[in-house]
Amino acid sequence: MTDTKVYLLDGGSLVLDGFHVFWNRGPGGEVRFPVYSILVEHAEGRFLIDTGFDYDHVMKVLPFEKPIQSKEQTIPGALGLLGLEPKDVGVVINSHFHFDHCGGNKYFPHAKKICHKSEVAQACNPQPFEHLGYSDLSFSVEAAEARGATSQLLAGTTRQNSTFEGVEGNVDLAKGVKLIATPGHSIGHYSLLVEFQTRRPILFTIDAAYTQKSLETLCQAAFHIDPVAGVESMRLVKKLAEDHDAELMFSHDMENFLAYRTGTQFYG
Ligand code: 5PN
Ligand code: ZN
Ligand code: ZN
Repeated sequence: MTDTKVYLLDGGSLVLDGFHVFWNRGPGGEVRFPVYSILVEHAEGRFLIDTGFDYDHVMKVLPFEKPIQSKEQTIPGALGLLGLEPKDVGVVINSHFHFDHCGGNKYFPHAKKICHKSEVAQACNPQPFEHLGYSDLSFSVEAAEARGATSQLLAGTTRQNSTFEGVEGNVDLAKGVKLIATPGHSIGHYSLLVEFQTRRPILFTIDAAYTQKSLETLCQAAFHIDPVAGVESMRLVKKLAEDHDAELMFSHDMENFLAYRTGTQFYG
């Protein structure tokens, strides 16, 4: 029985204004924040949660977010640091389909894909204020066709190999690896709870709380479909962390991220 291990794949960084990171609270000014994906090595399989941003997409559509991404911070590059290739990943799960979480999906045509059952439809037909968030449609032929963005699709992406299994509610991906439904930031947003054999669980908030301060102040990002649900999801994340004595890890918190293990260092 192999022990569960979690690797964080450093995906580079982006910039937002402080009033977008901390909605209606700020302070304003440029905030550079990390983007990363989560690789779970488990006896039942190898699971990748999220795939970061695509540098060319951000430069084309959101250059004001000033992307920084080295070759080793691309998905193939970050997996390469571990001696892995995209084909070695059997299951890809997207917490949601904002561009900074699905930009590398195109490298996984072979993988089984899982997301909340409402997220693909939302990417196909977003609210007007969600268009920029759901702007990288390379993860899905269905979404790219629905949005007139088929030029984003990588050769080899087909309707078949970019189809998702839609799930809802809390979902056990494997023993001790659980998706926690945390809607609000997006319609079908998921956080992730991972239990280990020999250490405390880790609760990845993903975008339910960009930073530690976000959760402490119940201040969500300015991007959301339902801000009241977003506050409820933050309260749930806090309670689950307490109940499970879990270490909290935040999606876009540079100060905390600098102390996280990345590359060949792992949790487990
Ligand atoms: C990093 C970032 N930038 C813009 C948006 C957006 O419009 O919805 C989500 C989002 C982001 O996560
Ligand atoms: Zn998001
Ligand atoms: Zn994000």
